[in-house]
Amino acid sequence: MAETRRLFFALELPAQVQKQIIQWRATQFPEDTGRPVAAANLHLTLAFLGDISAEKQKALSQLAGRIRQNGFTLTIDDAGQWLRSNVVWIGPRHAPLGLIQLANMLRAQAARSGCYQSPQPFHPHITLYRNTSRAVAIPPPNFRWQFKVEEFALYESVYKQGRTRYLELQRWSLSN
Ligand code: 2AM
Repeated sequence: MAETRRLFFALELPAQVQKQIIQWRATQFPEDTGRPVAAANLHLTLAFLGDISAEKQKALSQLAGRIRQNGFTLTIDDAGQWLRSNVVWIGPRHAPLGLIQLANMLRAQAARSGCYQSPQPFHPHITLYRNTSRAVAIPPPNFRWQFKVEEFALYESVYKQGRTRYLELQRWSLSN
């Protein structure tokens, strides 16, 4: 069988925002909330591709490289829990049009290339905890982290020795 890799397109967070998120999380949730996502793994997924071949990766990378759209400003000012997937997340209360456009384009390209895409609408989020086994009291979102998004990237999810790491494979600029 051909070798596959588990890939997804995502936005990286600025180091300063990443730090602030970690600090906020540490002060707001009890220790038994769930499995905290490592600081370096915090990201906002645009399109999940699943386990795909090198050939499909190449085709999707080429399509991603043809995307022409401007950067946008992202404001993270909301938090919640999904009991369905057992995660606690933060994200934008109002997703900017540029973010929706970029994710929808990547998701459409992935779907056309045969990567299953969830029929659920894109709900931009950054997962903070996984495996939350019960309802968590979500603290009031008393934060507002804002930053300019000028690039997006393709990541590989690697699971090794009980840990998941996300490796950046390729990165593209959004023009302005
Ligand atoms: P999540 O944070 O909501 O779990 C890498 O796994 C990234 O792809 C995660 O951000 C994850 O979102 C996202 N993703 C989307 N669909 C997925 C799926 N079917 N399986 C695993 N990860 C998925």
